[in-house]
Amino acid sequence: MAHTDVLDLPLVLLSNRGPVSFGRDSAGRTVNRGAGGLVSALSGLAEHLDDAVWVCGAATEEDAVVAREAAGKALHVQTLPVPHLVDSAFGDASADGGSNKPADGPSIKIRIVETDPFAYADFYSVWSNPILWFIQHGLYGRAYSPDFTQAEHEAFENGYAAVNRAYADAVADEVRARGGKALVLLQDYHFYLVAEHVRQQCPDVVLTHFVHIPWPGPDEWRVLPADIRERLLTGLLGSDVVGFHTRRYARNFVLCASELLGLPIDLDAMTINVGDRVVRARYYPISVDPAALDATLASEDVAAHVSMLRYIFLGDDRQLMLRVDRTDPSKNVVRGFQAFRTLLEQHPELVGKVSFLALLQPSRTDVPEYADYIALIGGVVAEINARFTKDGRQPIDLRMVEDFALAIAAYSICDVLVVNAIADGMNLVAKEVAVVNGRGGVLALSETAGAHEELGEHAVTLHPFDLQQMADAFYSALTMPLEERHRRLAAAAEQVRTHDVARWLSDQLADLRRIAGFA
Ligand code: ADQ
Repeated sequence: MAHTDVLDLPLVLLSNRGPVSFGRDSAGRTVNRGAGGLVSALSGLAEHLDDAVWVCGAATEEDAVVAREAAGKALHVQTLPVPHLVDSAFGDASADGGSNKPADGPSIKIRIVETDPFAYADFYSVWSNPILWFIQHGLYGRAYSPDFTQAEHEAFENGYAAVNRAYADAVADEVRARGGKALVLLQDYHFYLVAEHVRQQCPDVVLTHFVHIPWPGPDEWRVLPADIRERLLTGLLGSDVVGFHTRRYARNFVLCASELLGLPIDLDAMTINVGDRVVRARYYPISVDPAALDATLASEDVAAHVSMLRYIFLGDDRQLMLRVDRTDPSKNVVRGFQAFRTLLEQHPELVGKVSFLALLQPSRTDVPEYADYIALIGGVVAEINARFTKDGRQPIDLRMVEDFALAIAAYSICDVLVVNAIADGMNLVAKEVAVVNGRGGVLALSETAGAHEELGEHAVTLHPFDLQQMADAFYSALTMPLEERHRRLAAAAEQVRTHDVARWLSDQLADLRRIAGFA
């Protein structure tokens, strides 16, 4: 078939977590669809196309069983009627990379890659998290950097590199099954070596690798052993486009190619010359799906949470500060509470009037740095609550939960949303609040979160290490005139609604269309 558009090409997606994961209950195998804008946007694209396959890892034990049953082949999974509900799954008898979708409803074809558990542990819990995540979020300094012993070098070879090769082989296999030409969309920091492997095997692919986390400048990357950082960069340069959330990250990437690999670059055009190929660094700010958020906000579940939260936290001129995060050291939860402590010390009239609700989703608890961080959070909260509880009201309500309906309810009625990340690729929490808040909620937003590039002018800016500045910023947010609060919130909401996740995707496709010569 003659291709007249990039979307005529077959699509091969790759991410560590796939669009669905399998489980088991008394009735047998269950399928849970992943939440979030990224999964919805890419699932929407995959469902829309005739021939798409999503390569991903095994997130659950049942995923691994499914992967073994499929024996390296792809299978169809029905994805509707309602996201997050349990559907049925069945193997694709032909499993030939063709498009024989089941008749009864939309489906996604997935291919789960199962790797050796020891290799996966080195890939995920040694190299992806914490090493790459920590470097890219500026969590290592010169004095507190990882030691790269033989063990870390071996974990890179036998873990990160080996797992990347296995995923790349699966992607290349799917591309070859489609005639060797496909649109390939790779996601995130787990897979920096994949693009190069895929390009070697399938030189005709049109390939974007999207990096969801910050990309720091060359000096920060010098923490990594020279051979490893060169391999990671070279791996990514197998792409046609390397995508980031912000212009700053894209620029940093181009500078890395120049300073760490010595490649010719054009910083104005944001291009890198790799032999006879040109690699482009581009930025596409990820966003949320406003219609899905509006629908969740209108649900009975959320309404019940709103009544409960209002009863606990509001009324009598009381105000609610909120944070919603994974318990990740990059989110800077401890310093956020320390700044709140400074606020209460310096403005005692706020004690008993302002509550700080923190909905924290325990994250990566098998990584020691993350487990330690949860203990630190608990310690600072206990100290502040012991000191400032008044009339039976604790200033901080810390809930270790993952509950999206509760989060949406809290977003809708908070007075101040705190995002004080040390670094954050984008931060979708800020965008979710902008869409659903109905109370003139003020965004208190770290200058180092990607979202600050778009929303900073409507927010109160936080400096993630300056506790006094953060306390002052919290105070100015809490005392801001209501009219100004509503004006800023409306401007932030307008920005997010006109730059939603569908646009994140369509802007990438438009660039690929040009690059592949279809426009
Ligand atoms: P994350 O680091 O996970 O994502 P973020 O963008 O804020 O950060 O997304 C978190 C999502 O999880 C939001 O949808 C939020 O509502 C939800 N969530 C967090 N805590 C929750 C809780 N306790 N209960 C319920 N829901 C909770 C990475 C990058 C980001 C980038 C995204 C997308 O680190 O910078 O924005 O990918 O590219």
